[in-house]
Amino acid sequence: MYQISDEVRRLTNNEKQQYSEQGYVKNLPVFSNDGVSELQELFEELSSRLPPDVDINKTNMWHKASKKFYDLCRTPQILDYVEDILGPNFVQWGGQFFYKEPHSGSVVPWHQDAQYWPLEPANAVTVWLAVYDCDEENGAMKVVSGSHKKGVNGFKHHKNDASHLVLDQEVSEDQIDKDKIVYMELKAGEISLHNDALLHGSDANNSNRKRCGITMRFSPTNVKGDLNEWPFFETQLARGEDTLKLNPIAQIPRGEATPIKRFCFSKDFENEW
Ligand SMILES: O=C(O)CCC(=O)C(=O)O
Repeated sequence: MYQISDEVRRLTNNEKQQYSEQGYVKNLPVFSNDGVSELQELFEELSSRLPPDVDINKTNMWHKASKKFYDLCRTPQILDYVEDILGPNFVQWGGQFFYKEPHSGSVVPWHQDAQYWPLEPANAVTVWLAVYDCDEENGAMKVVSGSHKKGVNGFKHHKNDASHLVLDQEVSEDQIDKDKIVYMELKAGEISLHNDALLHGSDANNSNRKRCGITMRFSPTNVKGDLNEWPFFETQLARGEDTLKLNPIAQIPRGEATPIKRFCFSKDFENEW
C-alpha cells in the first residue's frame, strides 16, 4: 500500500462545480513523497517487463493483467474523489500508462475520449495520476476548458497515422479555442479528473525529465459497452454494487502478467498468474 499524503481530502463543492462547468479538476493530493517513490518503483518495474520493441503507450489493460496495478487503482482515497463525481456505484474498465521519456517527440493529439469509446450512455471519468512532476515543458496534458459542453459529437475528428502520435484520431487546431487551454500541471502523487467529452491532448517532452501518467477509467454501473465494437470490454466493480450487471466482468488479477497489446480479455492473462 502506497503511503498517502496528509493533504488528502474529498472534492469541495467548488471543485464539483468546476468539474461540471469546465470538465476537469486538478491538483488533488493522493500520495506522500514516500508514496511517490513507491509509485515510481512500480512504473519502473512494470515498464521493464515489456519486450524492448513494445511501446508502453500502445499497451492497455494493465488493471486486468497486474495485481499491483489493480491494487493501486483501488486506493480508497482515489476512489473517494471519483465517487464525489460518479456517485456510489461504479466500475473500472481501463488502465494504462502515458509515458514520454526525456526529449521524446511523442504527442497526444487533441481528442475527446468519448469519441473513441462505444459506451451508452457516454459517461466516464478519467483519473490521471502523475508518477513524476509534470508541467508544460515536459508535456503535461492540456485541456480546453468547458469543451465537454459541446458533447460527444461537438468536434470533428479525422484520422492521422503519423508515427509521433500516440492516438490516431485528432481534432484539427482550427477547432481549438486557444484562450481556453489549461495545462494540467501536477506534482508527482497528485491526480486530475477529466470528463470523457473534454477536448485534451499533450505536446512533446522538451525536458531532461521523465513524464508519466497512469490513467484509470471509471463509469457508473448503468453504462454499457458495445461488445460489437469492443469485444474485450469488461468491467471490475470499483465501489458500491452492480445490480444492473450490463457488462461482462473481468477477473481480478491474481498475480503479475504483462499486457503487450492494446486490447485483451482478462482470461488472456490467466496463465501468467
Ligand atoms: O497523458 C496524455 O498526454 C493524454 C492522456 C489522455 O489522452 C487520456 O487520459 O485520455
